[in-house]
Parts: sequence; structure tokens; C-alpha cells
Amino acid sequence: MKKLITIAAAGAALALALSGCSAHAAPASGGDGGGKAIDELVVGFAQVGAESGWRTANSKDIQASFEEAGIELKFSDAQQKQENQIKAIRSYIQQRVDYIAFSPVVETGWDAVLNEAKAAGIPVILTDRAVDSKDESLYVTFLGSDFVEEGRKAGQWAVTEFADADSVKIVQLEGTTGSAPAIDRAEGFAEVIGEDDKFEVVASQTGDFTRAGGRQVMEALLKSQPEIDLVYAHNDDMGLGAIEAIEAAGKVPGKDIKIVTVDAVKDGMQALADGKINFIVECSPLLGAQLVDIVKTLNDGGEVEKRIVTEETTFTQEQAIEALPDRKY
Ligand code: GZL
Repeated sequence: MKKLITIAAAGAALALALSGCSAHAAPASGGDGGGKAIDELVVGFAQVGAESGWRTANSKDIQASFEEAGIELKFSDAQQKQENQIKAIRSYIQQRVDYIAFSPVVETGWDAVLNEAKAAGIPVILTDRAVDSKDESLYVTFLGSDFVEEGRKAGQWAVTEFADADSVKIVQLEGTTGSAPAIDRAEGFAEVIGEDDKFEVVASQTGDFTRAGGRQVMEALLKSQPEIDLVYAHNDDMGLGAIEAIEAAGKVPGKDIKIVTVDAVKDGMQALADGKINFIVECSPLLGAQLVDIVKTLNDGGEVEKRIVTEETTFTQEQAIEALPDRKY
């Protein structure tokens, strides 16, 4: 996992990164520093899809941020297919955009198209998800969450919640197979619960980050697993699907079967407030303002850190009840 820079607030993160104060990964600059007038800049964004409440909020925030900044944004939705994202990136190269930003649906298979962008002199910014490329010159920076830490936080909650239990049977609803959040959230969670043999992951399957996927997998596991104490869902949407399946099976979610999820989108926070989810680890989709700042900095010939991590929190039921009225997404 790359050296991470975790800074108190997103704004501070960028300010610190831009000032070059942090001694971590070497700052990077994109292209020849453009120097274009803001209203001449064109950015191409290749989005994963519209699979979850998180993704919808992420897309809205990015589009609104570029609208507000007066920077033209070309936007594409890949319906969670890597080949569509690659097509979109190639199209942005053809159109000679000034910058390309995207959230890689999976970690692998990007070197060829990123080398094409590099050859065209178009800087690439990774948002939300990482690529596993060994060639770090293929992108200027990776702006997004630390998913391993998110998994650890879910594991730490489980350790506390089940402190008095002798055995904890866990079902894990994984995100999109091969995606950075699915790989890393599983890694962080396993690292923490692996300290105590009483925790046993009895089944782990992908629900592809969708509500329907979470429901279908949970329906099957409720039939095949004699005992389930906890569901760890890699996002709220799959957790919400699991709730539907658990209730259809005549059990009480949050009581008979506890649920911990990641994201903290409004529907998830409502389920937490209602006691159907027991704990949520936040993963902020609001990356638009930071992405605009990165583009402006690079256009002015400035440098940004190779890795920018936005600080996130966690929510209990009481905290969700308090936070809901002001929740932006
Ligand atoms: C995480 C993001 C994940 C969310 C899901 O940064 O990539 O993808 O956790 C979304 O809700 O589908």
C-alpha cells in the first residue's frame, strides 16, 4: 500500500500538499503546467457507473464542483465495465482534453491506456479508487480514501461489539471483484478480526456494491448458513439489500443478525438510526472540490502530492440520528 498522507481536513490536505510541507511521497506535477485561462480548460472524467448511492453522490459532487469553477467537464458513465472506461479515456485523448480523471472500476489492466494518455501529454488524476500499476509516472496523484483503514475500523467495532461472545459467525458481502475498495476493505477487516479465533468468516461473496446484489447473496446465505451473527457489507447499498433478505426470512436485522457497513450515505444512515444497521464507517464521496483544486494547481504549474487521503469518521446509531438532518448525501 502506498505511503499515505492523512491530513485533518480535505482543505488542509490540499493546502499542506500544495505547500510541499509534507515529507512523504515526492510531489508530482502534470504536463507542462498548462497555464490556460480557467474557462479554456477541458477535463475528461470517466466514472465507474451509477451502482450505489455513494456513486451517485460522487458524480453529483464532481459535476457541481466543475460547474461552480467554470471548468468544462466531459463526463461518462461506464456502467461498471472496464472496457467502457478505457473507451472513454481514449475518446478524451482523441479530443485532446487538458486533464483526464477517473475512478478505476478494478485495479488491473490500465497501463496500456494510461501510457497512451502519457504519450499524448495528458496528465491523469486517479479519484476514489487506485490502480495497481508499478509505473507511478502514469498518473499525477491518487485522491481517495484509505480503504484498508476503513476495513480495520469495521473490524475494531466488531471486536468491541462481540467482546463477550465465544463465537462470531460472519458473512462478508464483498464489493466489485478486483476493485481497490473490495480488496482493501477485506484486508483491513481480516487483519483486525484475525487476532481472535472466535471470529469466523463462514461465507464471503460479491454483491458488486449494489442493493440487489446484497439482497440476492444474503437470501442464498440465509438458506445455506445455519448460523450468522454478523454481516460485514463493503458498502451501505449491499447492507440495505441484506436487510431486505433478513426481514423476508423473518429475522430482525440489527438484533438477530448485526450489520456493519461502509459509506454512510443517507439511506444507510437512516437504517442505522432505525437500528437495522449497527455501525457505519464513513467513506466520503465529496471529492469534487479537491479535484478542481488539483486541476487548477497543475494548470498553474504547481505540484501536488502523489497520494492525498481525505479524513473520514464512523457513526453509531446515536451519531446517525444527530447527523441525519444535515447530511448532504
Ligand atoms: C469507495 C467507492 C465504492 C463505495 C461504493 O470509494 O469506490 O464504490 O464504497 C461504490 O458504494 O459503489
